[in-house]
This record gives sequence, structure tokens and C-alpha cells, in this order.
Amino acid sequence: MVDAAQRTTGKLNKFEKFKAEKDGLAVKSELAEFAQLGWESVDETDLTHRLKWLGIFFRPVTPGKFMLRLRMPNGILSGQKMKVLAEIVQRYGEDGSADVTTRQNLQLRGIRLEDIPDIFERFEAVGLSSIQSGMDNVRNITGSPVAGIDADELIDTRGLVKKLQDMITDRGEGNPEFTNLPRKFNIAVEGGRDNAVHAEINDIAFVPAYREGKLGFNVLVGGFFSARRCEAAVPLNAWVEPNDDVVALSRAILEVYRDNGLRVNRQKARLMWLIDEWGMDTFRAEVEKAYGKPLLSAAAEDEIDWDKRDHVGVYPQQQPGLSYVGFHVPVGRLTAQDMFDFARIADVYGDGEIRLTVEQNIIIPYIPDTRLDLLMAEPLLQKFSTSPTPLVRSLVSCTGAQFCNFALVETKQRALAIARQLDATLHLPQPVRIHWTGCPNSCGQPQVADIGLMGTKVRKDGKPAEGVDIYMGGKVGKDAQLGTCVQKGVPCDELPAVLTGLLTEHFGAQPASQGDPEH
Ligand code: SRM
Ligand code: SF4
Repeated sequence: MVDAAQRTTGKLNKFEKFKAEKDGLAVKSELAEFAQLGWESVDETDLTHRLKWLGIFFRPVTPGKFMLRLRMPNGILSGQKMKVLAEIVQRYGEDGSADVTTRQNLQLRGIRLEDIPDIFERFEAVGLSSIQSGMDNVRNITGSPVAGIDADELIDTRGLVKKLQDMITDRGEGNPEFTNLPRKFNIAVEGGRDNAVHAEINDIAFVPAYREGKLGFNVLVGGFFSARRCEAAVPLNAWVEPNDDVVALSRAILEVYRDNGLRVNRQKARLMWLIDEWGMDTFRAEVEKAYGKPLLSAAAEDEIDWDKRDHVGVYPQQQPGLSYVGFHVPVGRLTAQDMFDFARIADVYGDGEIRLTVEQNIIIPYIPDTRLDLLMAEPLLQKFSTSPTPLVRSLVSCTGAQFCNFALVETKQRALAIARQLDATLHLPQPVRIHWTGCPNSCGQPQVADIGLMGTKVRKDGKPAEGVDIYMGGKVGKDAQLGTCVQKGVPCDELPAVLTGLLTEHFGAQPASQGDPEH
């Protein structure tokens, strides 16, 4: 076991020290004062760190224009909520925009600190929350984006994910029990057959499995990416029923992690490091103690037996006569007008609901089949296609240098430009998933991609230049596995040629001919 004294003595890292001095959530009661003072007068640690407990991110790249990260349990929001978010972003003109994130969530841009009290009032009025969405907290909890509408789903995860979020955030009020974890923490609850959530890269993942004829979840733990180390989640050897046991077991794991996780070296603080240090048997025994009843052993196999779907396009729902439509959102970026448009489409054609995917796309469900033709003729589809070209279709990109100070390269615009260029010059037999990430933190998940591109600095012709390390071999859906680095330091301006080579050699790409229907 880890020496408890090591965690509580003077060797704590600087984050642990400032958390011990003042909990992140404490800034909640100071927001009105901060708004009045202006961001320049806010204490540095409050400004750059503690505000993240409320989802408010100071951006050194654009000082004074904050990012606001929400929580979207299971990636679901109403058109009404989307409209409120659009109104908030709209008032910032050119500076205002939103991104769909790789955790099925939304982040708003251009936000001014003086507006936060008013924004939070608007949030409260419609049931939105940004609480505990950054720093050493449990991040947005993901679930299948077609939960409750997928004809082949096993478990509808919507209620469970909401209950989990309510427990972790005390129904959005902020829950001091879980605001001082050793590090960030990711939870996913998969109810479908295709592992839409990337279960393998979460600190806790629930995946559907039959045990003695009963449907429930096998539990995986410890998956994570960091600059230092990336690991796929491993079995806890536990199975739970799809009810409050999911919440109780998550609570037990969080308590064990909170009270025992390593807090000296921040690079070794994620859950997997504790599991390594203790060994799985000890970890499981400690979790069982916190759970308060015997853990059932895992089912022999899980039910993840499909290739992963991307949900782009039109698909029949489990409800007869209704379809869901998946719109491709290029690299997840939305303007205020786009957000109003999606809210309108959801209201006019669907039942007002909007869903987000970890591929940074949007689904509008509950479209009567009789209304599909009208919907498909909407001008919105010119920007947000339901049948994009193969490389653009599967493109994912993290924020990158435009707003993120960790970034070593610009990502989103470059990713899109290169994908469009290659789609115009190559014919691909099937989509190839290319993920861009601006630095080794891996927010864009290059390790789950067919081709992952991780920003790095290179030298070209004796001068510093932007480049990437290339990852390959990521496999998603059933038998998911992480890709690894296959080539280092490729200058970005050489990427079209290098990617053309990889796509030709490994993915059957051929030069596009004029008669090709895609061109
Ligand atoms: Fe991330 C830090 C953006 C998903 C691993 N991530 C950051 C920060 C907050 C850094 C910062 O303060 O600038 C980035 C904010 C930039 C900005 O202005 O947008 C940032 N991460 C993102 C998002 C927005 C990428 C995107 O474009 O979609 C994703 C937001 C998810 C959400 O809604 O909550 C995002 N980040 C991820 C993921 C993917 C996932 O969860 O599936 C990972 C890898 C998985 C994991 O965490 O195990 C990820 N982000 C990191 C890390 C490395 C964590 C570590 O243990 O070392 C950092 C740096 C850190 O925490 O110290 C980081
Ligand atoms: Fe920023 Fe790096 Fe995360 Fe991209 S991967 S959002 S550059 S921290």
C-alpha cells in the first residue's frame, strides 16, 4: 500500500497545496465580486485554476475572453438550452463561438467574467450547469448518443448518467465530497453494442454484459491518456445491475481514489497509477469495502460486438415511424447562428431534443419519417452535411493553438483544410478516422484513431516549424485497442504527401478520377 504519510506531508505538489489552502468551489460565492473587480484584479490562483471548478477557463491566449465548459450528461440537451447558449455566445460577436468536445459536451468561447453572474442565472433557469467540469473533478459523463432511440440498444443509459452527475455534483450545486480528487476523472456508461463512448479510455467504464441471464454492466477501470503515459482501462472483475448500484459503485471507486490516490507527483496521479501501486486485488478489495457489500465477479464476456458507428446520416429509431439524423459538424465548431439553427431544426422537425457525439457531431432525434424530405432540403445541411466526404466525415480535432496555451500547433483549421484537400485528390473505399491533437495531453484522442496526429515542434531547413508525431493502429468498437506512435516529427507542410502515402498503403486509397461520384 502507498505510505499515507507521503500524501499528507510537505512533499505535495503545488496544485495540492493551493487546493488545501482553499477549495476550488469556494470561488462560487466570490463570483459577483470578481465580476465587479474585473479579471485583472482577481487573485492569480483563483483566476487561472479555481475558476475551473465552475467551468470557467481563463485563456492566456485570449486574456479577458474566457472559455466556459458545460456539463451535458449523456450528451443530451434541449433546443431551449441550445438557444440560451446561442444567445450568450451571440453577444460577443466575432469572439463568440462554441465547440462540441470529445466528451460529448459543449464549450463556449469569448465569455467575459463580468457577465458570469447573469450567465449562471440563465443557466439555472433552464437547468444548465458548468459545475466541476475542469481540474480535479469528474468530467462530463458520456453515454451512447442514441440511448433510448437505438433499435439495437441493450441498456438506456440516460437516467443512470443523470443520476451519476447528480451524485457527483450534488444536483449541480457543487459537491465538496468530490472536488478535491488527486487529478481529473472520466466516467462513461455504454448501453449499446458498439462502444460509442470509447469505454477503454475512461477511469471508470460500464459496458453491457449478461451475467446468469441478467443484463447489467461489467466494470473497467483506469483508462487514461496523459503526456507521460496512456493506458487502456482494465477489468475490475465486477458486474453491477443497471440501477443505483452503478451510482453506488462509482461513489465507492471515487472515495477510494480520493482518499488514496497519489498526490505527490501530478504526472502520476491518475487512477491507474494507484491500481498499479496496489495491484488489482487490493484495489478491488478496498473498493468493495467502500461499496459496503460484496462485489459480484464480472460476466465472462461483454456485449460489445459491433464496429463503432459514427451516427452521421439518417437512421430509423426504435420508435416506429421516427428517425434520427446525424449532422457532421466540421471539427466541432459552431457559431451562434449555427446554434440557433440547430435549436430551430430540433423544434420544428423533432421533439426539441439535441444530442452530441464524442466525434464532435450533432444528432437531431425524433424526426417523423414523413418530415425527412423537408428536413434534408434545409439550407443548414450545406454546412452540416449528413453525407460528408470520407476523411472530413471522421475528422476529430482538439482546440489547438487558437485558444489553448498548451498547444504546439494550430489544429482545427489545418485539420479541416488537409482533410478537404485529400478528399478531393483521393478515392477512399471507406472513411478513415483521423484525429488531431495539439500536444501530448491527447484531448483529441490520437490513440483511438486510424491515423492520429499529435502536435510537436520540428526543425525544417534549419528553422523551427510546426509538425506532428503520427500514431496508427487505434481500433474502436469491439476489441478496442490503442494506437501507437509510428513516425516522429513530420513537418505539417509535408503532411498532405505523407498522409497520401499512408492512406494509399494502409487504407486502399487511389487517386481520385474526374468521374468519381464524390468529386
Ligand atoms: Fe483535455 C487539459 C481541452 C478532452 C486530456 N484539455 C485540457 C485543457 C483544459 C488545457 C487548458 O487549460 O487549456 C484544454 C482546454 C482548451 C480549450 O480552450 O478548449 C482541454 N480536452 C479539451 C477538449 C475541449 C478537446 C476538444 O477539442 O474536444 C475536450 C473537453 C472534454 C470535456 O468536454 O470535458 C478534452 N482531454 C480530453 C480528453 C479526451 C477524453 O476525455 O476522452 C483527454 C484524454 C483522456 C484522459 O483525460 O484520460 C484529455 N486535457 C487532457 C489532459 C491530460 C490529462 C492527464 O492526466 O495528464 C490535460 C492536461 C492536464 O489535465 O493537466 C487536458
Ligand atoms: Fe490543448 Fe493539448 Fe488538449 Fe489540444 S491536446 S486542447 S493543445 S491541452
